[in-house]
Amino acid sequence: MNYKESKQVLGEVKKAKRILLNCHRGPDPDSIGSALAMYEVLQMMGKEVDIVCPSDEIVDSISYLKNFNKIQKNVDFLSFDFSKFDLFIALDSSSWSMVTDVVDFKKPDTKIIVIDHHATNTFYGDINIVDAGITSTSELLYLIFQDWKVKISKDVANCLLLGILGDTGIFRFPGSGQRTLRIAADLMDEGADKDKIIYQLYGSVSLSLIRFYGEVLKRVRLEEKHKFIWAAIPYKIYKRLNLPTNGKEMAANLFAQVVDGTDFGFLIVENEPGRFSISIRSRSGVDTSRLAKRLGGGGHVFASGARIEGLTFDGAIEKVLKEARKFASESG
Ligand SMILES: [Mn+2]
Repeated sequence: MNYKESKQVLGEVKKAKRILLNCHRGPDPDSIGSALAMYEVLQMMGKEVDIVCPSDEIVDSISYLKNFNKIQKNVDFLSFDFSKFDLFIALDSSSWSMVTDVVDFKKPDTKIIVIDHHATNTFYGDINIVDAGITSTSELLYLIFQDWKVKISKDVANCLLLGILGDTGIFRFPGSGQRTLRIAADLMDEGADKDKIIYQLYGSVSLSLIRFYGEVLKRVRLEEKHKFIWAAIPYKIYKRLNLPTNGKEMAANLFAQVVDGTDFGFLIVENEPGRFSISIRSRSGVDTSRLAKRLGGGGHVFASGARIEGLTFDGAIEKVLKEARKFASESG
Protein backbone atom coordinates (compact mmCIF):
# COMPACT_ATOMS: atom_id res chain seq x y z
CA MET A 1 0.00 0.00 0.00
CA ASN A 2 1.32 3.42 -0.93
CA TYR A 3 -1.26 5.19 1.26
CA LYS A 4 -2.98 3.65 4.25
CA GLU A 5 -6.23 5.53 3.47
CA SER A 6 -6.47 4.13 -0.08
CA LYS A 7 -8.55 1.15 0.99
CA GLN A 8 -11.00 3.26 2.96
CA VAL A 9 -11.38 5.64 0.02
CA LEU A 10 -11.99 2.71 -2.33
CA GLY A 11 -14.65 1.47 0.08
CA GLU A 12 -16.45 4.83 -0.12
CA VAL A 13 -16.17 4.85 -3.91
CA LYS A 14 -17.64 1.35 -4.14
CA LYS A 15 -20.60 2.36 -1.94
CA ALA A 16 -21.35 5.49 -3.97
CA LYS A 17 -23.52 5.62 -7.07
CA ARG A 18 -23.05 9.20 -8.16
CA ILE A 19 -19.73 10.95 -7.52
CA LEU A 20 -18.73 14.60 -7.87
CA LEU A 21 -15.22 15.69 -8.88
CA ASN A 22 -13.78 19.18 -9.26
CA CYS A 23 -11.26 21.31 -11.05
CA HIS A 24 -10.05 24.11 -8.80
CA ARG A 25 -10.45 27.82 -9.55
CA GLY A 26 -8.21 28.83 -12.43
CA PRO A 27 -7.43 25.17 -13.10
CA ASP A 28 -3.90 24.22 -14.13
CA PRO A 29 -2.84 21.07 -15.99
CA ASP A 30 -2.55 19.05 -12.75
CA SER A 31 -6.07 20.00 -11.73
CA ILE A 32 -7.48 19.08 -15.13
CA GLY A 33 -5.34 15.95 -15.57
CA SER A 34 -6.15 14.53 -12.13
CA ALA A 35 -9.89 15.22 -12.51
CA LEU A 36 -10.10 13.63 -15.97
CA ALA A 37 -8.03 10.62 -14.88
CA MET A 38 -10.26 10.02 -11.87
CA TYR A 39 -13.35 10.56 -14.05
CA GLU A 40 -12.27 7.81 -16.42
CA VAL A 41 -11.36 5.37 -13.64
CA LEU A 42 -14.67 5.92 -11.82
CA GLN A 43 -16.61 5.50 -15.05
CA MET A 44 -14.84 2.21 -15.67
CA MET A 45 -16.08 1.18 -12.22
CA GLY A 46 -19.62 1.91 -13.38
CA LYS A 47 -20.12 5.17 -11.48
CA GLU A 48 -22.04 8.22 -12.59
CA VAL A 49 -19.56 11.11 -12.42
CA ASP A 50 -19.75 14.90 -12.73
CA ILE A 51 -16.83 17.36 -12.84
CA VAL A 52 -17.42 20.96 -11.77
CA CYS A 53 -15.22 24.03 -11.92
CA PRO A 54 -15.95 27.54 -10.62
CA SER A 55 -13.91 29.20 -13.37
CA ASP A 56 -15.10 30.28 -16.74
CA GLU A 57 -11.99 29.67 -18.77
CA ILE A 58 -9.93 26.51 -18.91
CA VAL A 59 -6.60 25.99 -20.71
CA ASP A 60 -7.96 24.82 -24.04
CA SER A 61 -4.76 23.70 -25.78
CA ILE A 62 -5.35 20.37 -24.04
CA SER A 63 -8.99 20.07 -25.09
CA TYR A 64 -8.08 16.99 -27.15
CA LEU A 65 -8.02 14.98 -23.92
CA LYS A 66 -10.83 12.49 -23.57
CA ASN A 67 -13.80 13.87 -21.61
CA PHE A 68 -12.39 17.41 -21.52
CA ASN A 69 -15.83 18.67 -22.55
CA LYS A 70 -17.38 17.00 -19.48
CA ILE A 71 -15.90 19.69 -17.22
CA GLN A 72 -18.81 21.94 -16.22
CA LYS A 73 -17.47 25.48 -16.17
CA ASN A 74 -18.55 28.56 -14.28
CA VAL A 75 -20.33 26.56 -11.57
CA ASP A 76 -21.79 28.68 -8.78
CA PHE A 77 -21.06 26.72 -5.61
CA LEU A 78 -23.33 28.89 -3.47
CA SER A 79 -26.37 27.52 -5.28
CA PHE A 80 -24.92 24.13 -6.19
CA ASP A 81 -27.02 21.11 -5.23
CA PHE A 82 -24.68 18.62 -3.54
CA SER A 83 -27.58 16.39 -2.45
CA LYS A 84 -27.62 14.52 -5.77
CA PHE A 85 -24.16 13.11 -5.00
CA ASP A 86 -23.16 10.33 -2.62
CA LEU A 87 -19.54 11.41 -2.57
CA PHE A 88 -17.42 14.44 -3.44
CA ILE A 89 -13.76 13.79 -4.23
CA ALA A 90 -11.94 17.14 -4.13
CA LEU A 91 -8.70 17.02 -6.12
CA ASP A 92 -5.60 19.23 -6.13
CA SER A 93 -7.33 21.85 -3.96
CA SER A 94 -5.87 23.06 -0.67
CA SER A 95 -9.05 24.61 0.73
CA TRP A 96 -12.76 25.20 0.17
CA SER A 97 -12.04 28.56 -1.36
CA MET A 98 -9.75 26.92 -3.93
CA VAL A 99 -12.51 24.40 -4.73
CA THR A 100 -15.34 26.91 -4.92
CA ASP A 101 -13.80 30.35 -5.46
CA VAL A 102 -16.07 31.43 -2.62
CA VAL A 103 -14.63 32.85 0.60
CA ASP A 104 -16.08 31.25 3.78
CA PHE A 105 -17.79 28.38 1.97
CA LYS A 106 -19.63 26.06 4.38
CA LYS A 107 -18.96 22.34 4.11
CA PRO A 108 -21.94 20.58 2.49
CA ASP A 109 -23.54 17.42 3.97
CA THR A 110 -22.11 15.13 1.30
CA LYS A 111 -19.19 12.93 2.32
CA ILE A 112 -15.92 14.58 1.22
CA ILE A 113 -12.64 12.95 0.26
CA VAL A 114 -9.67 15.26 -0.27
CA ILE A 115 -6.76 14.11 -2.45
CA ASP A 116 -4.07 16.77 -2.68
CA HIS A 117 -0.39 17.67 -2.46
CA HIS A 118 -0.44 21.31 -1.25
CA ALA A 119 1.57 21.83 1.93
CA THR A 120 -1.04 24.42 2.90
CA ASN A 121 -3.96 21.94 2.71
CA THR A 122 -6.52 22.57 5.47
CA PHE A 123 -7.76 18.95 5.71
CA TYR A 124 -11.35 19.90 4.96
CA GLY A 125 -12.43 16.37 3.99
CA ASP A 126 -13.91 13.49 5.97
CA ILE A 127 -10.99 11.47 4.63
CA ASN A 128 -7.85 13.29 3.51
CA ILE A 129 -4.98 11.89 1.48
CA VAL A 130 -2.60 14.83 1.49
CA ASP A 131 1.02 14.22 0.52
CA ALA A 132 2.97 17.47 0.45
CA GLY A 133 6.11 15.61 -0.56
CA ILE A 134 4.85 14.60 -3.97
CA THR A 135 5.12 16.58 -7.22
CA SER A 136 1.49 16.60 -8.23
CA THR A 137 -1.97 15.30 -7.51
CA SER A 138 -1.59 13.31 -10.72
CA GLU A 139 1.44 11.44 -9.36
CA LEU A 140 -0.46 10.89 -6.11
CA LEU A 141 -3.41 9.45 -8.05
CA TYR A 142 -1.09 7.06 -9.89
CA LEU A 143 -0.03 5.65 -6.50
CA ILE A 144 -3.65 5.43 -5.30
CA PHE A 145 -4.67 3.65 -8.50
CA GLN A 146 -1.82 1.22 -7.84
CA ASP A 147 -3.26 0.61 -4.36
CA TRP A 148 -6.65 0.04 -5.99
CA LYS A 149 -5.10 -2.34 -8.54
CA VAL A 150 -6.57 -0.30 -11.38
CA LYS A 151 -5.22 -0.98 -14.86
CA ILE A 152 -4.10 2.36 -16.33
CA SER A 153 -5.67 2.98 -19.75
CA LYS A 154 -4.05 5.10 -22.42
CA ASP A 155 -6.42 8.01 -21.70
CA VAL A 156 -5.76 7.87 -17.96
CA ALA A 157 -2.01 7.70 -18.68
CA ASN A 158 -2.20 10.84 -20.83
CA CYS A 159 -4.11 12.74 -18.15
CA LEU A 160 -1.74 11.76 -15.34
CA LEU A 161 1.36 12.57 -17.36
CA LEU A 162 -0.15 15.95 -18.24
CA GLY A 163 -0.51 16.76 -14.54
CA ILE A 164 3.00 15.58 -13.72
CA LEU A 165 4.60 17.52 -16.59
CA GLY A 166 2.62 20.64 -15.66
CA ASP A 167 3.38 20.66 -11.94
CA THR A 168 7.05 19.70 -12.33
CA GLY A 169 7.72 22.17 -15.17
CA ILE A 170 8.76 19.15 -17.26
CA PHE A 171 10.70 17.50 -14.40
CA ARG A 172 12.56 20.69 -13.66
CA PHE A 173 11.53 21.45 -10.10
CA PRO A 174 13.23 19.72 -7.18
CA GLY A 175 10.99 16.94 -5.96
CA SER A 176 10.76 15.34 -9.36
CA GLY A 177 13.17 12.56 -8.60
CA GLN A 178 13.56 8.93 -9.58
CA ARG A 179 10.06 7.93 -8.56
CA THR A 180 8.44 10.66 -10.65
CA LEU A 181 10.55 9.78 -13.68
CA ARG A 182 9.80 6.07 -13.28
CA ILE A 183 6.08 6.76 -13.03
CA ALA A 184 6.28 8.98 -16.11
CA ALA A 185 8.04 6.17 -17.97
CA ASP A 186 5.34 3.71 -16.86
CA LEU A 187 2.68 6.12 -18.13
CA MET A 188 4.47 6.31 -21.47
CA ASP A 189 4.52 2.51 -21.55
CA GLU A 190 0.74 2.66 -21.18
CA GLY A 191 0.54 4.95 -24.21
CA ALA A 192 0.89 8.50 -22.83
CA ASP A 193 2.27 10.83 -25.50
CA LYS A 194 4.85 12.99 -23.70
CA ASP A 195 5.87 14.97 -26.77
CA LYS A 196 2.31 15.87 -27.70
CA ILE A 197 1.54 17.01 -24.14
CA ILE A 198 4.65 19.21 -24.01
CA TYR A 199 3.88 20.65 -27.43
CA GLN A 200 0.33 21.51 -26.38
CA LEU A 201 1.38 22.92 -22.99
CA TYR A 202 4.52 24.84 -23.85
CA GLY A 203 4.75 25.01 -27.64
CA SER A 204 1.30 26.32 -28.45
CA VAL A 205 0.98 29.79 -26.97
CA SER A 206 -0.96 32.74 -28.35
CA LEU A 207 0.67 35.89 -29.68
CA SER A 208 -1.14 37.84 -26.96
CA LEU A 209 0.81 35.86 -24.36
CA ILE A 210 4.10 36.87 -25.98
CA ARG A 211 2.95 40.50 -25.93
CA PHE A 212 2.02 40.08 -22.27
CA TYR A 213 5.52 38.76 -21.58
CA GLY A 214 6.76 42.00 -23.11
CA GLU A 215 4.61 44.12 -20.81
CA VAL A 216 5.73 42.11 -17.80
CA LEU A 217 9.46 42.15 -18.64
CA LYS A 218 9.32 45.89 -19.23
CA ARG A 219 8.10 46.34 -15.67
CA VAL A 220 10.46 43.97 -13.87
CA ARG A 221 12.12 45.51 -10.83
CA LEU A 222 14.98 44.06 -8.80
CA GLU A 223 14.98 44.54 -5.05
CA GLU A 224 18.67 44.01 -4.55
CA LYS A 225 18.78 44.34 -0.81
CA HIS A 226 16.10 41.71 -0.22
CA LYS A 227 17.09 39.55 -3.17
CA PHE A 228 13.80 39.37 -4.97
CA ILE A 229 12.40 40.43 -8.29
CA TRP A 230 8.88 41.52 -9.13
CA ALA A 231 6.58 43.08 -11.68
CA ALA A 232 3.03 44.45 -11.56
CA ILE A 233 0.51 44.77 -14.35
CA PRO A 234 -2.43 47.20 -14.09
CA TYR A 235 -5.93 46.24 -15.20
CA LYS A 236 -6.00 48.33 -18.34
CA ILE A 237 -3.05 46.41 -19.77
CA TYR A 238 -4.23 43.04 -18.56
CA LYS A 239 -7.66 43.60 -20.08
CA ARG A 240 -6.36 44.80 -23.43
CA LEU A 241 -4.36 41.63 -24.08
CA ASN A 242 -7.06 38.96 -23.95
CA LEU A 243 -4.76 36.50 -22.22
CA PRO A 244 -5.08 32.73 -22.00
CA THR A 245 -6.15 31.53 -18.54
CA ASN A 246 -2.73 30.33 -17.46
CA GLY A 247 -0.96 33.41 -18.88
CA LYS A 248 -0.13 34.89 -15.49
CA GLU A 249 1.41 31.65 -14.28
CA MET A 250 3.46 31.32 -17.44
CA ALA A 251 4.68 34.92 -17.20
CA ALA A 252 5.69 34.34 -13.57
CA ASN A 253 7.63 31.22 -14.61
CA LEU A 254 9.43 33.28 -17.20
CA PHE A 255 11.19 35.74 -14.88
CA ALA A 256 10.41 35.16 -11.20
CA GLN A 257 12.69 32.21 -10.52
CA VAL A 258 15.64 32.62 -12.83
CA VAL A 259 17.49 35.84 -12.14
CA ASP A 260 21.00 35.87 -10.65
CA GLY A 261 21.19 37.44 -7.22
CA THR A 262 17.57 36.65 -6.30
CA ASP A 263 15.98 34.09 -4.01
CA PHE A 264 12.41 34.49 -5.20
CA GLY A 265 10.13 36.64 -7.29
CA PHE A 266 6.50 37.42 -8.00
CA LEU A 267 4.07 38.85 -10.48
CA ILE A 268 1.14 40.99 -9.39
CA VAL A 269 -1.70 41.26 -11.89
CA GLU A 270 -4.81 43.38 -11.51
CA ASN A 271 -7.38 40.98 -13.02
CA GLU A 272 -10.32 43.22 -12.39
CA PRO A 273 -10.31 46.77 -11.05
CA GLY A 274 -9.17 46.47 -7.43
CA ARG A 275 -8.69 42.66 -7.57
CA PHE A 276 -5.17 41.26 -7.74
CA SER A 277 -3.57 37.88 -8.18
CA ILE A 278 -0.02 37.30 -7.00
CA SER A 279 2.01 34.45 -8.50
CA ILE A 280 5.12 33.72 -6.45
CA ARG A 281 8.12 31.60 -7.43
CA SER A 282 11.17 30.43 -5.49
CA ARG A 283 14.60 30.30 -7.06
CA SER A 284 16.78 29.33 -4.09
CA GLY A 285 14.29 27.03 -2.40
CA VAL A 286 12.93 29.54 0.14
CA ASP A 287 9.41 28.39 0.94
CA THR A 288 7.23 30.89 -0.90
CA SER A 289 4.03 29.26 0.36
CA ARG A 290 4.76 31.05 3.65
CA LEU A 291 4.68 34.40 1.90
CA ALA A 292 1.55 33.37 0.02
CA LYS A 293 -0.12 32.38 3.27
CA ARG A 294 0.51 35.79 4.76
CA LEU A 295 -1.25 37.30 1.81
CA GLY A 296 -4.20 34.96 2.30
CA GLY A 297 -3.15 32.35 -0.25
CA GLY A 298 -1.13 29.15 -0.31
CA GLY A 299 0.73 26.70 -2.50
CA HIS A 300 4.07 24.99 -2.63
CA VAL A 301 7.70 25.82 -1.84
CA PHE A 302 8.59 26.67 -5.44
CA ALA A 303 5.27 27.98 -6.72
CA SER A 304 2.54 29.64 -4.72
CA GLY A 305 -0.02 32.37 -5.03
CA ALA A 306 -2.56 34.61 -3.38
CA ARG A 307 -5.36 36.98 -4.19
CA ILE A 308 -6.02 40.32 -2.61
CA GLU A 309 -8.76 42.85 -3.20
CA GLY A 310 -10.16 46.16 -2.12
CA LEU A 311 -6.94 48.11 -2.68
CA THR A 312 -5.71 50.55 -5.29
CA PHE A 313 -3.00 49.40 -7.70
CA ASP A 314 -0.32 51.24 -5.71
CA GLY A 315 -1.81 50.07 -2.43
CA ALA A 316 -1.68 46.44 -3.51
CA ILE A 317 1.94 46.75 -4.61
CA GLU A 318 2.84 48.40 -1.32
CA LYS A 319 1.18 45.65 0.68
CA VAL A 320 2.87 42.83 -1.23
CA LEU A 321 6.28 44.52 -1.18
CA LYS A 322 6.02 45.05 2.55
CA GLU A 323 5.25 41.37 3.21
CA ALA A 324 7.90 40.26 0.70
CA ARG A 325 10.59 42.34 2.43
CA LYS A 326 9.61 40.93 5.81
CA PHE A 327 9.62 37.41 4.37
CA ALA A 328 13.02 38.01 2.76
CA SER A 329 14.55 39.31 5.99
CA GLU A 330 13.29 36.31 7.94
CA SER A 331 14.34 33.80 5.28
CA GLY A 332 17.76 35.30 4.72
MN1 LIG B 1 -1.12 20.37 -8.36
